[in-house]
Amino acid sequence: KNLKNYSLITKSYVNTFIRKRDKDIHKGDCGRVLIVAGSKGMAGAAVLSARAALRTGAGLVRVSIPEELFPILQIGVPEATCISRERSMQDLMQYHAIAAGPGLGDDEKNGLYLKKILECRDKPVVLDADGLNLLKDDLDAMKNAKAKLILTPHPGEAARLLSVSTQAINQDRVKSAWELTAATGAVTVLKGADTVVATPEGKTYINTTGNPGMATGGSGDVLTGVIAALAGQGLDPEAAAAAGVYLHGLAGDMAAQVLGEYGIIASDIATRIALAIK
Ligand code: NPW
Ligand code: AMP
Ligand code: MG
Repeated sequence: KNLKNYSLITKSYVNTFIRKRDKDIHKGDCGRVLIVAGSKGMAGAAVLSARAALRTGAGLVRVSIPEELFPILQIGVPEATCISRERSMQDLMQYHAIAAGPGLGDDEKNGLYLKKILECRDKPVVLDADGLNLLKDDLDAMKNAKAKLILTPHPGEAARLLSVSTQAINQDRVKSAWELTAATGAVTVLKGADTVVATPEGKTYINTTGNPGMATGGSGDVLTGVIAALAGQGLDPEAAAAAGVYLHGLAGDMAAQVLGEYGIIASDIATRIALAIK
């Protein structure tokens, strides 16, 4: 396997980015994050991303979601505010970071919104799940984006982006992450056991946390919220991606310690992001 010239993501690496909060800090200082997620039948993905962003310390989290799903969001995560998808596109500049894709579905209108998000601002944008699927035939939109992009595909999504099989992606995961970064200019987080992070500057990281208990629906939606919240709090895309996968895996390890690997659900991971940071 192509594992030369990589760095392991360790506790001491992540520690350099997690500082004690200033005594007089307020929520406006802690990152305003927009999460463009959820559709009918997949509101849970938006709930999980929003909870994870809050547990990572984001000061203000807003969820862009169809209005009919507001009640689900407001009950599932009362700390977050909701905005309709149309309205959210009118004022994208105010957010320190945007995450787009969890549970978004395949409505092509969302593809147009995604392009607007990529084009209008030079701040961090995390693309995951259907956010990646909707743009899979237009990698140039990613390459030409004004936004600082972080992609978080699982091997199935990476396969769709590169038009190869899932097996081919996993045959050489470092090479696959590199190919995605080369094709898009983005920081790539190729998920799965031993998550790989590849950066446009040529660095490769491999995560050291996480366990098979994390192979459960919604686990990746949690990661999206974590990375967006770290980027919203000022970490550059490389640090947000690498620290994010470490903290997400550590939260999964903490959940496994108490619950075992079989019974973990994504909510358990989201809650424990707080403990992982602590
Ligand atoms: P195969 O079969 O091996 O070729 P999909 P999804 C592959 C939302 N969710 N190693 C594998 O492919 C998401 O946010 C909503 C190897 C697998 O069959 C999305 O928007 C939830 N292969 C949407 O659902 C909770 C791997 O990918 C295929 C792999 C669809 O997302 C659930 C599945 O990928 C979900 O998060 C690995 N480590 N990991 C909610 N409660 O609202 C994945 N694969 O078809 O993209 O489906 O990931 O479930
Ligand atoms: P998704 O498929 O988008 O829900 O993402 C799954 C998340 O769980 C990613 O962060 C993966 O890295 C993680 N994950 C899934 N399976 C494993 C595994 N066997 N070991 C470690 N992490 C895993
Ligand atoms: Mg996913």
